[in-house]
Amino acid sequence: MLSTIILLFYLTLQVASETLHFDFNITWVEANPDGLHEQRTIGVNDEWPPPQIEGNVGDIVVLNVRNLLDHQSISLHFHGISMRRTPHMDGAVGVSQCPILPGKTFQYIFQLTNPGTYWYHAHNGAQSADGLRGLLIVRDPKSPYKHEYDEEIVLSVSDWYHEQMADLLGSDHENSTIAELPVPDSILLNGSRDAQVQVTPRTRYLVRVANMGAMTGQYFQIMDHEMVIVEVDGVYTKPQTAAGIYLAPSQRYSLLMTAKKETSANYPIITTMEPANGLDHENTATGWIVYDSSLPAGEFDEQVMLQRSEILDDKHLVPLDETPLLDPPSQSMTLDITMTESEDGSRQWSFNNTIYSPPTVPTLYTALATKQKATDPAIYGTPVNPFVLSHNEIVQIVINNPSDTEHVLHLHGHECQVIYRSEDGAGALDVMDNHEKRFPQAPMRRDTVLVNPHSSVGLRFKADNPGVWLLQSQISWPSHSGLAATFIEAPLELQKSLSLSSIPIPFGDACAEGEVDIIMANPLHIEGVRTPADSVLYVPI
Ligand SMILES: *[C@@H]1O[C@H](CO)[C@@H](O)[C@H](O)[C@H]1NC(C)=O
Ligand SMILES: *[C@@H]1O[C@H](CO)[C@@H](O)[C@H](O)[C@H]1NC(C)=O
Ligand SMILES: *[C@@H]1O[C@H](CO)[C@@H](O)[C@H](O)[C@H]1NC(C)=O
Ligand SMILES: [Cu+2]
Repeated sequence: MLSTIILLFYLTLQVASETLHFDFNITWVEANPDGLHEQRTIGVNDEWPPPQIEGNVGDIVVLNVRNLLDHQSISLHFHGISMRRTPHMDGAVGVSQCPILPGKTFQYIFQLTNPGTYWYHAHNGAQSADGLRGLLIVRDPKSPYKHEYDEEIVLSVSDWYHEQMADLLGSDHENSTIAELPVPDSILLNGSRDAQVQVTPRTRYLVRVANMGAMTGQYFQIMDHEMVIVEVDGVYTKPQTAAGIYLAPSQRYSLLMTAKKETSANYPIITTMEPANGLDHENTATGWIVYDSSLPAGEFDEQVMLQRSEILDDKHLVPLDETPLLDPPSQSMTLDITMTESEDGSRQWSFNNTIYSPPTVPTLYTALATKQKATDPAIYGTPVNPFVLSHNEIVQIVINNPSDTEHVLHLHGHECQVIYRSEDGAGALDVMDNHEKRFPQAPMRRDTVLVNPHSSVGLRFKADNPGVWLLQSQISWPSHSGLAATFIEAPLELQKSLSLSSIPIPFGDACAEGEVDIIMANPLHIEGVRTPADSVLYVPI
C-alpha cells in the first residue's frame, strides 16, 4: 500500500492532473453481440462490452482488477500508453508482470501521458478475443484540432468468434498450426451489428475508431461523408482527406467528419474485413449515421465498398509536429519473420527462427534483480529474443517478411517512426545500402505497423523509456505468439527508479517454481522457460 501512495505522489508531481478510479471485476457474462449466437464472454462488472476508460492527458488511472474467472489467469494491457516510469504496469504476462490468478486482485496505476485513441485488453493468451477488451480515450484540452469539431463519436471495430478461445484452440494448441487460423464468425461495429449513431445536422464530429480485433484488418468508411484523418495511434497528423481507412488489428484513427445539412436520409457506416480472411462468413458489419430515426434503415450497394488499393497507405501520413527523421541508429537489428517448428511439432511464427516463449519470471523482474548483469542479454534467456538498449540511443529495427502473409507488429512503450515500408513483393531491405536520403524527413509514427508479404519495414525510435518492452505480433493466436522480441531498455537507469521490492507483484508466490504452470489451467499458456537469473527472485516481497 505504501508503494501505491508513493507512486501516486510521484506521478502527480509531473503535471496537474486528476486521479481516476476504476473497479473492474472480471466476470463471465452471457452476450450475443452479433445477434447470431449467445455465448459466454469475459466481461467487466457483469456486463459486456467492458466499459470505456476515458480521461484527460496527464490524468492518473487507478484501476483495481479483481479476477473472478473460475480458472483463468488474467492481466490487462493498455495498448499504446507509454507507461513512462511505470513499466511494471504494462500488463504483459511474462514480460512486465506475473498473471493475476483467479480470485486475486491487482491494482494498475499509470499516467495518461499522451492524448489519443487507445484500447485496453487482456494480455494473457487470447482472452482479448473472448471479450476482455475496451476503448481507452485520452482527451486533450489543448488539442490542435479542438476548434475543428463540436462533438465526438467513439467506435470500435472487431472480428468476433462464436467459440471461446480455449475451446477453439484446444488444449496444447492442437489447433494452433498456421493452416488452421480460425476464421472469425462475424464482424462487430462497436460491439454490435446495428450500431446507431445519432448525429445533428451541420455538427462537426471527431470520429475515433479502434480495431480491437484478434486477427482481421478492417476497411472502414462512412457512406457519402468525407473524412479527414487527424490522428493515428495517439499521434496527431497533418489533416489528410480520406474516403475510408484501413485498420490493422490494434490500430486507431481519429477522423474529422461534418454532418450534412439535410435530414432526408441516414447513411451506413461500413466496416468490412480483408476478403482473404474468408468471404463466406459474415464479413461486414453495418451501422448507421442517423439523421432521422423515423426513416427506415435502408439498403446500400456493396459496390461502393472500398478496396485496399483505394485507401491511402499510412506511411504517407505526416505527423503534425513534423518531428524529423531520427539520426542514424547506434543500434540496428534485423528481424526476419520465419516459420519454425516448435518442440511439440506445431509450426509457429518466429523472429530469426527463435520462437518467443515467455519466461515464468517476467523479464522486467529479472532486469530489476540482476544489478550490473542486467545489461547482458544472455541472462534473459534466448527464448525471449532479448535486445538490450542503451539509454537514449537511437534504435533501428528492420523487419523482413519473406512469407506470403501480412503481419501486424506492435512495440510496447513507444511510438516508432516508420521510416520505410515496401510494397508486397519488394523483398528484404538491405540496411547496408545508404538509404538515409530516401527515408521521409518527418516519418509517420505509430505503435502498430503493418508489414506486407515478401517485403520489409524499417522502424526507428529513441530508447528514452527505461523498461522492458515487447515487440510482438498483434494477431492473438498461439501460432503468432512466438513472433515477438524483448527490448530491455536502459536497465541500469530502470534500476535507479524502480526496485523489485517496491513494485507490486501479483502474488509473489505465483511466480515461484512450478506454481504458475499448475494454476494456469488456461490452455493457451506456453510452457515457461527458466532464466538463470531466477534464483534471485524468490525474496520475500
Ligand atoms: C466486485 O466483486 C466484489 C466481490 O464479489 C464485490 O464486493 C464488489 O462490490 C464488486 N464490485 C463491483 C464494482 O461490482
Ligand atoms: C461505442 O461503444 C462504447 C463502449 O461501449 C461507448 O462508450 C460509445 O459511446 C459507443 N459509441 C457510440 C457512437 O454509440
Ligand atoms: C481442432 O480443430 C478441428 C477442426 O476444425 C476440430 O474438429 C476440433 O474439435 C478442434 N479441437 C479442439 C480441441 O477444439
Ligand atoms: Cu500494446
